[in-house]
Amino acid sequence: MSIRTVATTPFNDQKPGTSGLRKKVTVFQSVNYLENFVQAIFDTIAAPAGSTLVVGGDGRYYNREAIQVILKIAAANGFGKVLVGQGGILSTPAASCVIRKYRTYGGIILSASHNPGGPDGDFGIKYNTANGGPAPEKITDAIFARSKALEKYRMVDAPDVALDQQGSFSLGDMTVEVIDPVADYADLMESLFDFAAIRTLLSGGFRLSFDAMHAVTGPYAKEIIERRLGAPAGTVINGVPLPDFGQGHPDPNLTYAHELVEIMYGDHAPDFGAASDGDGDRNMILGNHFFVNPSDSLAVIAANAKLAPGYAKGLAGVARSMPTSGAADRVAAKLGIPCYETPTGWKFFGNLMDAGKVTLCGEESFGTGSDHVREKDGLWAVLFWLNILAKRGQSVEDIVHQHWAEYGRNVYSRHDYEGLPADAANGLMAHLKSRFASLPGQNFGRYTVRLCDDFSYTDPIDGSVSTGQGLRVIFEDGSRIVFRLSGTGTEGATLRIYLEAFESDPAKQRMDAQEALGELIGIAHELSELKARTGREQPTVIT
Ligand code: VG1
Ligand code: CO
Repeated sequence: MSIRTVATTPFNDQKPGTSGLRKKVTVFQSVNYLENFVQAIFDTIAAPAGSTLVVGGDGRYYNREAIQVILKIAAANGFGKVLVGQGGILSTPAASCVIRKYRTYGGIILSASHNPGGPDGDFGIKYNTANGGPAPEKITDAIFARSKALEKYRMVDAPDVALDQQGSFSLGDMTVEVIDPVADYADLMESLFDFAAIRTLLSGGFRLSFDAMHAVTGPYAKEIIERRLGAPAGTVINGVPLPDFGQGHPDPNLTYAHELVEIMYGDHAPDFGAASDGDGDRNMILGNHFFVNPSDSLAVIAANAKLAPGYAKGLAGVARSMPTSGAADRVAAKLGIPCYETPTGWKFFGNLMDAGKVTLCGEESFGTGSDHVREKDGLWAVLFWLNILAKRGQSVEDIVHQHWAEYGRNVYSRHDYEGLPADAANGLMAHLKSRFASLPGQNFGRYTVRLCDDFSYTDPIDGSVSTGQGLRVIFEDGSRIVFRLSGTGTEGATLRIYLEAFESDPAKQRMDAQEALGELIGIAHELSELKARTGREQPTVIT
């Protein structure tokens, strides 16, 4: 089989964002765009000849075509074996699981997560290292640098590999092993949670609904929730992955997971509802007419972790991204374990987990996970909740209310303003930053500014520094407002405003979050000149 060296010209826009390189499908389809990026990855990681790689994706449009290209470039770059999920499918946490279980050199995950799919939608690609986690910034920076200088890539001339059948195939000197995308992951889940207790719960009249949003978790949820745990058929809705996610937006929040929200807030609602995102790494947890804020979900899981067999010996520590509420910090303090604050994006948790400093990690954006893999993990969070519910025998709502009564409530909300002109969003951030020197000491209603900064993080393990991670305005009573621009979008800019206030009085804890945060929301608008600069006053999505 012949290896072709193809001359190419570099692109200057292949900079990975919060989670890999994300662009419109049409951009990835342009001549040599994908090929260049893949070669830039391989040049950067310099895997020894004969190494094994994992490849899979969330099944979105262009997934299959991209996998064929990646396999041919991998074969020409000296890889010995590639493990591919059947049909090209691997959820992000399942890819992480497979990379770790088979001790491979790393993996390539094809996903743009919650971004819409289809020919006019988004596509994405990211590299994960041998620990199963997203490549840290020093590697993604090096890949970007290489992509700007790349002049050629290597590829084998060969017919496409059949991906729909499990088994071993040859591609030049390389073996392509098409594996069951679900089994290894499902086995891992079974080793962590008390499946017998959950089975008993489900056979006792407890009802649940899981919305896979026509994205990658469908087959995983059916295998685990319906087959292994015995939930009735139909518990998993929208369970068939579709290349365009059924024209939906596989973002598990109250806006985009509306089908599930209608079920959980309707008559005869089930006891528990959950949804997952495009690539299966995020989760939304609902009770009967009740929404669990993701920051609270992390805290509840941390407080109840010992109820799950895989965590019975306790937690080494927890970590949360900076914009995530301090609810987990309160649990950590009570447990006497450390709590780390990192920038947004799962890649910042890897070092802490590898060093054994933290067991649980979470983000306010519906991402929760642990050191069982090195990605956030949607179904894992759902199973953790089911395990807790099975052991405690209370409703979701009661568990959260009790948690607030014990620890106090970090009232929290995130407001997203999607599709802003980039100039307006950048101008807003620059303006805010320019006010920072004069804000401390100023009063806004009942709030006094204590400090403002642009969050930066020094990794405690390798000392690497990440700057520009979000603008924080922190008030004397610990309340705060954070402003960040999204690093996962492909069009215009998305402004995220994160709002947090602490409520220790149980009599006031059940207040609606938007109401409780009303004054802070007004201050956020005033400080950022939101309306004047963006023409908007109402967020696109409220969490
Ligand atoms: C968003 C979330 C962030 C998450 C990232 C990737 O990033 O805020 O917490 O890690 O998506 O998640 P940003 O830069 O748009 O705020 V996923 O499920 O897209 O891999
Ligand atoms: Co995702």
